Amino acid sequence: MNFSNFINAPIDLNTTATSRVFTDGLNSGDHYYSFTKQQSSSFDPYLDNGNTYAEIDSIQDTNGNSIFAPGEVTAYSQFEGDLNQSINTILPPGTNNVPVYPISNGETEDKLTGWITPYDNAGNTSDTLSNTSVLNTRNFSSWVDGSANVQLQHTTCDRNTTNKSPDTDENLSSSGELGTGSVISPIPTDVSTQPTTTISKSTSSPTAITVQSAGNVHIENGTLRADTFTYQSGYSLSLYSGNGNVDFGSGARDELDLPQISSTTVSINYANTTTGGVIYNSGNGNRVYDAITFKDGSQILLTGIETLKFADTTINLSVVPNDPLFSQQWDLGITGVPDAWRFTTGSSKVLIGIEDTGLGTDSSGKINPDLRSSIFAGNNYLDESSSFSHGTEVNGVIAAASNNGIGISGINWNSDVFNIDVVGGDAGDYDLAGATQLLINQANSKGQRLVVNLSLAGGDTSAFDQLVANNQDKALFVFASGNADTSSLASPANLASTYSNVIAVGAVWGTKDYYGNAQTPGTRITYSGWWGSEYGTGLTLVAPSEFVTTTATHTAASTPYNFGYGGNASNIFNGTSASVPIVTGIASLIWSIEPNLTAGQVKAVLSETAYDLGTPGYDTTYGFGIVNADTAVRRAIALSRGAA
Ligand SMILES: [Ca+2]
Ligand SMILES: [Ca+2]
Ligand SMILES: [Ca+2]
Ligand SMILES: [Ca+2]
Repeated sequence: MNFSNFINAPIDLNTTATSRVFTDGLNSGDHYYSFTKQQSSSFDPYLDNGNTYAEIDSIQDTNGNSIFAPGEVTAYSQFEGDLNQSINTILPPGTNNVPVYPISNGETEDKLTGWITPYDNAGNTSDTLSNTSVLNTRNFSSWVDGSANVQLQHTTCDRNTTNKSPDTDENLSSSGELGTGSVISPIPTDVSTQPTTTISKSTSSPTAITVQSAGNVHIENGTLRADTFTYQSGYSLSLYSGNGNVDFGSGARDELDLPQISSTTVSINYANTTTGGVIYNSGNGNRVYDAITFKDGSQILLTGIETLKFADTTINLSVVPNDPLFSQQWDLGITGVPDAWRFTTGSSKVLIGIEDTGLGTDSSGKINPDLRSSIFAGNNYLDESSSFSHGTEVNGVIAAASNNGIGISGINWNSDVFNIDVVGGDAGDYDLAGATQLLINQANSKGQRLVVNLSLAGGDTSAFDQLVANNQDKALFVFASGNADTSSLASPANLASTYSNVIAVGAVWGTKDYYGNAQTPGTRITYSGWWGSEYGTGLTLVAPSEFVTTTATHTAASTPYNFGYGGNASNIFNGTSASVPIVTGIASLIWSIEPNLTAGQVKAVLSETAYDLGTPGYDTTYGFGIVNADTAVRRAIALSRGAA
C-alpha cells in the first residue's frame, strides 16, 4: 500500500446490529475502514480475494499525523498476491484503521469478513464493556451484548472507476468479468437423488482363498470376506493375509485356526509393540507382520487376521470400539481399519482438511454431537445447503468421535480436523485455492502434515494447481473420481495423473447394492440410468460407498438441522463422495505412524498395499485396488524402522 496516504474519509462501520454486512466498492485508491474503541479486542478479518491481488492490514496512527507509516502497522495479512488474506491478532485500544488495497489492476470480487470480540484489560472477553464507538461517535453497543460480531463484506468492483458506491451489476458479476478464465463452483459428488431405474449388474471378483506353496514357504491370501485359515504344518514359513473383511461388523472374523497347537508351546511376537513383529516382503514391499514362532524355528507371519484360535485359547487382535453403529460399518472392515487401529488411531502430527459444504447446525448452533470439535475459519463452516449437509457426512467418515458410546466410529480418533465451506458460492465461502492456502498455513503453523479431502468435482483453477504442485512434500490431496459412470475422471481428480500427491478415488460395493441386490464385494459401482464410479487414466484406488455415517438434515436452509445417522437404504452415504473420506482417513493414519514420509510416499504406500481387484496389477477400472489400512500401516511402520 501507499504509506504516504492520508487517513481521510475512512468508511465507518456504522455498526448498530450485532452482525452487520457492509458492502462497498473498491476504487483505484486504498480503502479504509476505521473505528475507535477503548479496550483491546480480538481481530480476525479474512479477505476472500477471488482472482485479484489485494491485501489487508491493521494500522494505528500512533503519532497522530493522519498519515500511515510502516511502523504503525499492527498486523499484516499473511499471504502474497491473489491468495486469500487473513489476520488473527489482538487489536489494541484506540482508533484502528483497516485498509484494503489492491496491488494490481483489474476487476475484483473481494469479500472482507471480520470478527471482533472485545477483551477487558486483562485480556479476557467481557460482556460489560461500554463507551466503545466507531468513528463519528457512533455507538458500538452491539459489541457488548455478548454477540460481539462485526462482519464487513466487501464485494465488487472495477478499481478503474471513480465511483465508490457499490455497482450492483458488478456485485452480480459473472466469471467472464474476472479475466482469468472460467471458474466452475465445486459440487459434491454425493448422489442424493433417487434412482429411476433398478437395473444392476454383478461382476466377478476374487472370492476364494488363494494358496501358494513353494519349497518351505506356504502363502494363503484371503478375500474381502471373512476368511478362515487352518494352519498347515510342514513349512518353515507360513504367511496368512486376511485382507479386508466386509463381514467383520456382523461378527465374522478373518481367523487363523491352529487346532493342534497350544499357545503355550509357541512364542507370539506382536507387531504393534515398539520393535515388535517381523519385517518381511511378500511381494508388495516390506511390512511388519505379527509372528508366531515354533520351537523348531518354523514361523507363521500374519496380516489382516482378527482372531487366532489355538487349542487352548482364542486371541482377538483387532480393535472393537463401543460405538453402537460400528457393527454396521462394513466399510471399515472391508478396508482393514479395525486391524490398523492396533497400531494407531491418529496423532497430532497430522491435520485433516475437509473442503466441502461446511457443517449443519441445530437450533443451538451445535454440529452433530458425534463429531469431534473442528477448526473453522470464522463462521465459514456453516452449511447453507437445504435437505442435507454433505460436509457432515464426510466429516463423520473420517473423524466421528470414536469409542464414545454413541453413533459410529470415525477412522481417525485424534488428529486435528479443519472444515472449510467451498460449496454454493455463499457469503464467506472460499474457493479451492483460498481454502487450501488456509489449510497449508494452519498445518505449517503446527508443523503438521496435511491431508485434504475433496469429495467434490469442479472448482479447479491454476492457483489451486499451483498449491498442489508447490506442496508435494507435505500436502496430500484426495479427490472423488466422479459419479458420471464414464471412462475418464472428473476434474480435479484427473490431477492424479500429474501429481505424486494427488489420489483419485473410485467407489466399490460391499455385499449389497442400494436396492439390496447381492453384489460381489469390491466391484465397481455402476447403475444403469443412475450413477457409476468414474474410472480411467489416473485412477489411484477404490474404496467403499453406500454406507452409514453421521447426518444433518433439514427441510429448508432457514430451519435448523436434525442430526442422525444414515443407516437405512434411503439415506446411506452414496456416490464417490463417500469413498474419498475412507482414503483420507487411512492416509491420515499412515502419516500418524510416520510423519517423515512425503505425500508422494503416502500415495505409494497406499497403492502398493491395496488389495488388487479386476485384472491382475494396476488397471484403470480399480486403480491399484481397494485401499487397506492394515497393510498400509504395516508398510509405514517398516519404512519408519528403516526398511526399504
Ligand atoms: Ca478377508
Ligand atoms: Ca461415535
Ligand atoms: Ca456454502
Ligand atoms: Ca487390478
